[in-house]
Amino acid sequence: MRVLVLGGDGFCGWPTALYLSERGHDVTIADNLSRRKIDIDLEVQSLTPIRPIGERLRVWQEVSGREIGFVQLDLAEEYDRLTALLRELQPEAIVHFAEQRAAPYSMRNAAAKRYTVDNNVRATHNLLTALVDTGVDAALAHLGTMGVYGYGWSGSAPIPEGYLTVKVPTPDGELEREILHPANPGSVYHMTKTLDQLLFAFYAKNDGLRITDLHQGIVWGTQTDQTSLDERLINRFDYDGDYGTVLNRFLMQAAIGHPLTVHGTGGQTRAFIHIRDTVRCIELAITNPPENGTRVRVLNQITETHRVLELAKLVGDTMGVDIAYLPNPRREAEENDLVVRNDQFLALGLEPTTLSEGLLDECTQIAAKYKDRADLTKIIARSVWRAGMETSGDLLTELPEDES
Ligand code: NAD
Ligand code: USQ
Repeated sequence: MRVLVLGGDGFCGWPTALYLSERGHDVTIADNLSRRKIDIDLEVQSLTPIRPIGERLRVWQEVSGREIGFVQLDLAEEYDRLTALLRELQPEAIVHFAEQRAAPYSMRNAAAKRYTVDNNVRATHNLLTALVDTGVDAALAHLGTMGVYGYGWSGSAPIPEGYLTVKVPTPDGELEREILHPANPGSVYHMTKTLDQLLFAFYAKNDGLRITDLHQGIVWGTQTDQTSLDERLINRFDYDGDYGTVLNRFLMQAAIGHPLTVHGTGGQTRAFIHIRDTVRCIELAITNPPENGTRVRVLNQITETHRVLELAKLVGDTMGVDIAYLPNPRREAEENDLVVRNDQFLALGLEPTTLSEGLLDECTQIAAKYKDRADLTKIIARSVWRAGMETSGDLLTELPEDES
């Protein structure tokens, strides 16, 4: 298939672009490189030494013999260039990763809140309008989030895939309806994904666009078979308080001997997926699109759920590091249950890669290899959900002496 990967320079997008290329698809990446610019603003860098996009693409061609196209384009700002690209490329599938994706970053201050909403909502809406405008009938797969449902809103009742059956009382008796699951976002970032859902519902209904919304859990791991082929293809590894996600942060912290930064009691339960499964799910989604004129297809892109404290204990016991219980900078439930349906991906043939010592070890080794690149002052999460909330001071000021 001719596939356009929007946001293909990012943590999920880069390995997806390589995987799809390896599988024989004709891939073009469009990205405005904003994620790299945010790193510069935050004075932090990926723990792994990611190469400039031009070098990444040259090395991929050298290693695989396959070419991936690249266009530097801002989806939220450059509408005319977007329509021109769609007309020229005539993609059969589009994967939309191109949004500001960190909840803590989205809560930093008014500027970050406004940027996240402007960027994400305009990017998605521009894409939908451009598809209608150009008449390009591509299968669109968007990366949504489990966070649209909220965590544990329905207690131990399994979270369905997008739609909830409800009974509406009427004077003539009960009416059964399927509605979009109530939105219950926990950050400005997560809220943008709930707004995206409404845009998708409208454009699927009005214009017959073929849309799949993938409600993905927290992605962990860093390398895939393709990104490991050459060090210059290495994937991004975020560890800082804004962009690092919980399990990768714990693995990185364990690798450098930093106490594991559990927020609150660690009773939060979240859904997870390994990066190797992310890339497989994307191919399954774009090769099994919904028909024109049908409602948005929603798939929960997760393979397992874990409590934060359970992960900290697992990593802490295996690696011999302590757990630090820190004031939680977020406004979120201290504890929640989470049961999530993922029947559709299983039916499409996904064989889940679940948490295993081997994969945890692979990730820790990468973190250990590049630990000298870590800035210890960037580890504690300091974006607070409301002004005045308490945060921890730094827990480690220098890397422990190497024992080897
Ligand atoms: P990322 O920040 O590493 O990658 C996003 C990419 O999109 C970046 O390369 C960035 O430069 C680009 N981008 C952002 N705005 C753009 C714009 N206006 N125009 C063009 N390019 C733009 O994030 P990621 O971790 O790869 O996440 C990708 C998608 O998956 C996001 O939409 C995110 O919400 C979703 N997701 C991620 C996770 C996770 O754990 N990483 C989990 C669930 C869902
Ligand atoms: N947490 C800790 N310690 C840490 C970091 C996080 O206890 O050092 C806790 C947080 O307080 C939260 C949970 O771990 O309760 C998850 O935090 P996270 O940063 O790993 O994940 P989140 O903010 O939800 O965002 C990430 C991605 C986002 C994606 C989302 C999927 O950044 O793009 O949408 O995961 S999900 O969580 O399923 O909605």
